[in-house]
Amino acid sequence: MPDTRLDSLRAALPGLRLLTDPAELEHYGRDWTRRWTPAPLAIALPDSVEDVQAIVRWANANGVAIVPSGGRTGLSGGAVAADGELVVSLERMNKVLGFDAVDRTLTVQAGIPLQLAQEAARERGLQYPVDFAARGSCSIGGNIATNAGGIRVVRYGNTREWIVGLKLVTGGGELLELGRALVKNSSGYDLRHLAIASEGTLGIVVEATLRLADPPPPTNVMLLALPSFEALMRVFAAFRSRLQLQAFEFLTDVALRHVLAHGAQAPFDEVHPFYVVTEFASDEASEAEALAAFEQCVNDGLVSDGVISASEAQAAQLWRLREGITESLAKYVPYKNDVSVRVSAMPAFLAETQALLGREYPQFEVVWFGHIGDGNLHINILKPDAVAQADFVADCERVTKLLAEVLQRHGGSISAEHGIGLVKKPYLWCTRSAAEIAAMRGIKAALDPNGIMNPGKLFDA
Ligand code: 2HG
Ligand code: ZN
Repeated sequence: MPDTRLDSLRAALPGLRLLTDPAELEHYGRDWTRRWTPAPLAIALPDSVEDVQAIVRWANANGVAIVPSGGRTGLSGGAVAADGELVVSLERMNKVLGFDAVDRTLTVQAGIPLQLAQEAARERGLQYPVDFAARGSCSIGGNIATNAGGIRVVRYGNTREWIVGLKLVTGGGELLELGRALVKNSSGYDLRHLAIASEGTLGIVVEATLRLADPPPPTNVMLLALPSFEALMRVFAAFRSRLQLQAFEFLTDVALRHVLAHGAQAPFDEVHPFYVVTEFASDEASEAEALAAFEQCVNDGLVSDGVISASEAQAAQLWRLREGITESLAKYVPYKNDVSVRVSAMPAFLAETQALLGREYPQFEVVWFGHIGDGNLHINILKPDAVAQADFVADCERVTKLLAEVLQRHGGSISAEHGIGLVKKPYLWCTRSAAEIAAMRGIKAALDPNGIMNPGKLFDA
């Protein structure tokens, strides 16, 4: 049955690209979670802020829910459209709009892929330092929607630190210009920071002004082999006390085995239970400090082996061992956890979580990796062939509730950088108090009075 609601959208915006082909609905209706069956009403591909506003006005008038859509590389179901929503994809709004050498800012449309924004900054002699493996596919708008983190947070912080201005089309259809790239602005609520990590529930980010940094120094990448989980945070402390770290990431041997099976090259002849990938400046003083930290860790029995990159190609090879993990696991459609605690709480949290997962998942393969320098762990659970998908998810959800209780005790978060979306919605209570959730609902009601923006994500509609 053709849906006549779209006729009025076509009439209101005759030039709007609107897709309704089943293959397109499927493509734009899902993100990397692959858990929900896509079922959007249609896909709108606006190419101007005015069109986005007109779409939102139409959606309000017709009671149609909107799912804002970037690169759909999200892992929490935040960009899933499984319930007749209109997907508003920003993919055609992907241009650099301006650069200011004095302010050191780059203004972009929200649909620009992260990698293109990074390249635009580099071409202008600066850097946009937020970085992670999905850089080629994810968009700046999506990064803002989840306050994306990644592999440089230990040095540069999350997306939030780098967004000095943004334009938001609210659920009510207003265009808000937030932040205005001012260094100082003490004029009341900073609504920009509400838009960041709002997961498309308040409005659609259409433009962003990014703060740029000095280009990074030439660096070395080091891969360390560790004998035990307990050594991890001590190795981190040893390296951080001597060096300004550009990254400090970890993976287990189980994770490494998947990346190697996916075509990466084995770094050591022997197998070690844990590995760290770290990066630091390649000047003489930093290299000497890194060597001293390495020797100290070896002498203390915290590190059993190590390699250091001697070329950019080798550095890329070492990074592949860490950055290739998600792709190497994709075929299993893993159940993903993206949790964080304060770095100081990490040793106790790690011990308790390891015991919990060992006890609850004796039959499942559990893959640990993540941004250990930020207190952020990724724990992927793989489904054995013999277990049905629905039973697998149900069991993972049972264990996630136990994990949420551990997180609550340690003052942690059920989502460090992927967002809550649909996947972590049942566990928001462990990170946010009832009063906080009530305040978030009030903010949503103020900016999205008819509740049309990504309903059911973050919390129930
Ligand atoms: C990463 O750090 C991403 O590689 C993805 O946040 C994590 O696949 C995951 O669980
Ligand atoms: Zn991550």
